[in-house]
Amino acid sequence: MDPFLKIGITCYPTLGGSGVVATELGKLLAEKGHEVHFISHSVPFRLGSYHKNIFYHEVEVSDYYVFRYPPYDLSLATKMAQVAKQQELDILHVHYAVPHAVCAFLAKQMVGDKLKIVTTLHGTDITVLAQDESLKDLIRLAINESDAVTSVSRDLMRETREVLDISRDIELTYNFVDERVYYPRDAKSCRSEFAGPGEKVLMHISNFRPVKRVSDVVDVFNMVNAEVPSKLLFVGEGPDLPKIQWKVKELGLADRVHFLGKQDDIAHVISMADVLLLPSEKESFGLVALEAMACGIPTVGSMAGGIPELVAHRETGFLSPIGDTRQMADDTLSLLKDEQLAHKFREACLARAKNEFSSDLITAQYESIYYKVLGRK
Ligand code: GMT
Repeated sequence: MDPFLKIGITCYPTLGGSGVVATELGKLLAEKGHEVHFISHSVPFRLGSYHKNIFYHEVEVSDYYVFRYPPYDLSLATKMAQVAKQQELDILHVHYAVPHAVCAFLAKQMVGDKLKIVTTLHGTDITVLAQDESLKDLIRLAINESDAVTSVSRDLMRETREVLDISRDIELTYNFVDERVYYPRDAKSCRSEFAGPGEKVLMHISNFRPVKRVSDVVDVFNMVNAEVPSKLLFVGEGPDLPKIQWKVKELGLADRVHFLGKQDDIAHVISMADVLLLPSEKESFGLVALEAMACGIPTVGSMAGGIPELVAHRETGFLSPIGDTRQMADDTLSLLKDEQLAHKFREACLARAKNEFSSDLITAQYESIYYKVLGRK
């Protein structure tokens, strides 16, 4: 039997770790010989250069004049069904329950049972959306009707079961990074543009949503900088950015904090840092901490959600209760003041990223889930 599969992938193509992981997975599967069809409203932003096994199918939303709101979900479900039939897809792998798993469920009704649906839960679909009673039944349906469901952390799996009262199998598949891209880069010259020879560099990368608690990053930095002269680099954009810019100014830190905006070459940017700060309120996994880990940069952050499954406390970073900025500052200072400790953490980061979150390992896990749902164990 042909070991190569035809796999449709739907994700949020333009934002977030879920889009990054879905796209990277598609690229790796294509490299292994599978045929991968991305179905979405835009080309996934990490897709990169041409590959003969990768196809992109654009979802066009109907703007028929009776529609008050153009129905993207219906157009997506229709497109999924069309692509599945025309390309004879074996698998539709959707990232995020809402709306993607719901659309996949509809597509399957149109195509028939031979199309298998794999749903990967990434976080906010459960931790935020499923708290909404009006969406609960819909999310539960999409999850229960999927042929396989995966979760990016044990914590998210637990929360999914609790919040949605679901008992079906959910498989743990951690996120990964492509080690050909994420490795320690020589970023000395970029770093010297921000930090002088004796200064340390702290970094925060996010979409500046309230759940990221970016204000805590500023507080931690303020305490650290009072003891060890440092610079803080912010990467990303989002709703809380103006508030944070204001806070930085109010605290008189404007000349020590730089806002780099959105950046593509995250591996290079992260390599400028001594420590990554991730004090989130909610985080099903925290992909950025893995990106940092693979570049040898430890994370200091909160114990929220799946972060403790990724960051090994006292080995590859330090974790404390959400909002405990004093402890986060002390932990950061311990790394900045002790070169031997920093070196030990760096080595532990590189080893952990390679051994526990390698792309080979996780891609193989997804492949075995695909073969299992197709009855080809
Ligand atoms: O964190 C976000 O705001 C973005 C969101 C997304 O859509 O990518 O991230 C979620 O999925 C990532 C990939 O699995 C995880 O690394 C993030 O922890 C998760 N975010 C939350 O749970 C808040």
